[in-house]
Amino acid sequence: MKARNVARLAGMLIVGSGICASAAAAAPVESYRVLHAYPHDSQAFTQGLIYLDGHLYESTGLNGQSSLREEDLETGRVLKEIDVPSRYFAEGLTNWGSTLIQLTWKAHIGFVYDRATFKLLRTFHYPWEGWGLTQDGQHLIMSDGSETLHFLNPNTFEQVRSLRVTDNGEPVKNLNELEYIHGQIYANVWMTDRIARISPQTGKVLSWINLAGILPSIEVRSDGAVLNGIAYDAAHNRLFVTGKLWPRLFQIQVVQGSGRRAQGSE
Ligand SMILES: [Ca+2]
Repeated sequence: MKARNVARLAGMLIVGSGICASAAAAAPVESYRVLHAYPHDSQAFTQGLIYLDGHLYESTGLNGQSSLREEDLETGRVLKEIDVPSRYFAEGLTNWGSTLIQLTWKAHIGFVYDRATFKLLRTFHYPWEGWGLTQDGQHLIMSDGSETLHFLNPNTFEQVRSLRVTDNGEPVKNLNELEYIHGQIYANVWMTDRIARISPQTGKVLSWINLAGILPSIEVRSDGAVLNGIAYDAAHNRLFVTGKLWPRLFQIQVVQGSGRRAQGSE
């Protein structure tokens, strides 16, 4: 009995120390305010979204429906589009120099296009699944569906380093669409209403943006029609979000200090 009690006590201490060590690191939850709602093609299975110099670019997924597009923000109208061959399921999208770079899901191949003409310039390979893509001015940053982000040399596409993303000491898996904004990596977490704001240095989640309810449930077409799409207009400090098959794209403002209400709404 005595030995068992000691063991039980030791277990409690271990559990207790774990709680003490990690409790202070739990990231706060922020809420949002919708500033504008724009039309978005409800047939677009959004996998990548960027806003650059007044242009909105989108990568859409699904085999046979994958594309690279430029769209008019105000109307949602597709201004320019190329189809991705049906054997590929297109994924994340970012810009580098005068190019646009698009990932594919399981084919381990990426495409580099001329941004002005959408002409395919080259391809490259990577060993992981391709999910989200962004860049920090030095490296491409890609997600692969796990808790790991890969930093790639934008010219050779070789991995420079990797980053494990955690919150409260726990891995944050299913990192999907990405956007690098003011020194933080914003990442959709697949099949949730949440965006993680991640430190590129430590991998820790600095805060969560809870977007629950941003698209009225009556407009959610299927279980797969989830939040996925973050773009930032650096020139005008505008943050855009949308989702797969969502009929709307929103400009939002992150509202701090609303975590308790936002958490409770899940
Ligand atoms: Ca993005």
